[in-house]
Amino acid sequence: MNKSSQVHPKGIHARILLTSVFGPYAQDDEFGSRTINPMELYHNQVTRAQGGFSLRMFHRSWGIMMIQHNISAPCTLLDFPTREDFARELTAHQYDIVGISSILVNLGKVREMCRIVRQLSPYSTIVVGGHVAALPALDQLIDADYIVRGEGISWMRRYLGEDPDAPISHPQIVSGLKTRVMGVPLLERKGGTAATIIPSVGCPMGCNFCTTSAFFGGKGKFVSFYESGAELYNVMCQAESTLGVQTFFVMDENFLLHRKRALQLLECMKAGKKAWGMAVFASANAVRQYKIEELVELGVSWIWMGLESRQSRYAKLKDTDSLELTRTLREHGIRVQGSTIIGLEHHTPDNIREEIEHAVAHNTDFHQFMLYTPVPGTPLFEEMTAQGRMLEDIDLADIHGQDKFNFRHAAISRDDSKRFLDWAFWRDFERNGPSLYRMCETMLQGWRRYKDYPDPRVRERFARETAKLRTVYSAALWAAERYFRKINNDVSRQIRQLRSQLTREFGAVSRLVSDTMGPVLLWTTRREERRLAAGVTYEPPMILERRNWIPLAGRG
Ligand code: B12
Ligand code: SF4
Repeated sequence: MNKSSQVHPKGIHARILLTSVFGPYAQDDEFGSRTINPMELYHNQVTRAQGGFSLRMFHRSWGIMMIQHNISAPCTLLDFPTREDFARELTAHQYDIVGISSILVNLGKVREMCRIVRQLSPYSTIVVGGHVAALPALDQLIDADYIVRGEGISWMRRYLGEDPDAPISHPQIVSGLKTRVMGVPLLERKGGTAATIIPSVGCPMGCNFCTTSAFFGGKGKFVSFYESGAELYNVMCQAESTLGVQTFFVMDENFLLHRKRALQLLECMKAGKKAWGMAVFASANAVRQYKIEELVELGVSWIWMGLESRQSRYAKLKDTDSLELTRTLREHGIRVQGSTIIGLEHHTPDNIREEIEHAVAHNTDFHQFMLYTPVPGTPLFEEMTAQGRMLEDIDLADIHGQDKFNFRHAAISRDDSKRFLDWAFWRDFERNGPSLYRMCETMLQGWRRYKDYPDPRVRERFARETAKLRTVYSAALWAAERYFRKINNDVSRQIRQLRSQLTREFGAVSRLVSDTMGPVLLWTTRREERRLAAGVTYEPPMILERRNWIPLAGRG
């Protein structure tokens, strides 16, 4: 039942459990886990075809972290529990409210978690939020008390009788965990990983397929947590001192679109002498609002950018030569992660290869490919539904953009959609080589261009970013060159050229490290490939965090 929102009788004294959906994720099961849909950003949708070179990493559930951090009630957060962990927590403590966060693909898990709550903790109020809430008639599919559409911090504050518009306090978030590449787990040391900063949710561009934009209001709308650059600067300073970071993963769908805020931030960074680096998401039209030096001085070192087909009509790409833009960004040391949709309306079996070749020709550092996927809540879904083109019998668990179409395409069959998608990943890898190599190439270009730049902050950032290029990345390139020698000589040759440039730039140290560590990395990469071939998958660790917590007498 979806009751109209009211204040919980216990207000801020209500005890809350916030949880993500349960794992394990990278396996096929009755609750909607799929081997093809692991809880990994890169391996799921970016570097999936790169074998042992694929970047493996997990990200926390930031939405519920933000909610937990902005309420006064005693609150436990469970990230990546198993069903058993979830059940244990429900019985070990008495919870007045259980909040479940999910996206559409995990609907089956939400249903099961609601069932478990009713069974083990019948007096708890169940609140479900996140993108799953975009599903019409969700209240008929799961047994929840509240379904929250859109921004959740203000909703939860209101439900607890707190001020929904109070300033947002940002949690300290280490952006990635359990990183692994070439079969080697990376050391998790303080400051070694970027901090995630979430300035806003939603995007005003309103592309028809975009679920994030639609969920937070659609075209022209978004929800800003920090309006000014100065506020954002303070949040980043806190993360710098608490987590010891210099690099930030800025989780905002279109960070650079908000030019005034970004330039205010730049002023603060200059005044505070901050040599920070920043990974951002931005549309091409937003990137073009800046001079390249502005981006570099702002510390932008990585941009995730949509590179839809030349024939697509998305406003974000209007008047942009995306090939030229990508090349320029990389020449200035900015790593580019392209994102391309397979199966747009104008795609046909005859033109799709050419379209994929065009995407691959961008030679981005990373490239995400996703199927054109109408999902509930978006204008595209409404259009397709009105045209009677949605396929009714597809399990939501399979609608994650990496399997097959969930609608009738005018020219491409479902089975072919998967074939073309897989070919795109394969072709990008075949032509451009492993992302690790491409990243090194971009970093070297940046270093050469900016090592003597007048602004000391910029020099410091490039020196910091390049430190690994002299050592461990050189060794990784040694291994990659050998690895590809017999299977893709063209890529091997490109890597060799880069290696000789590195040796010229960094001299004996780089050569020494490559010669000693390179063979080890070649061995670990091959071992990793054997493990993957044998079916090994990776799962995120379960994390439990309590806040404002006072144990109850008896039950804790
Ligand atoms: C980080 C991320 C991931 C991480 C997941 C980490 C995790 N622990 O779950 C990774 C990389 C693994 C991932 C994977 C996938 N993701 Co993802 N991901 C994101 C991303 C980039 C950021 C999410 C985020 O933290 N946003 C910031 C926070 C503050 O916003 P939020 O999560 O929406 O939370 C707010 C509200 O939704 C609400 N809320 C959230 N939870 C709750 C709970 C309660 C109780 C309440 C009241 C409110 C509430 O309040 C929050 C604050 O306002 C979003 C895009 C985006 N910009 O949001 C896509 C996104 C969520 N992912 C999406 C998809 C499709 C996937 C994949 C299926 C894609 C794929 N093939 O790889 C897989 C699924 C993997 C799986 N097995 O479940 C879609 C969801 C679409 C949909 N309609 O369901 C999104 C929106 C991207 C997109 N535009 O298509 N993803
Ligand atoms: S520009 Fe990107 S984030 Fe914004 S609406 Fe379009 S696809 Fe979504």
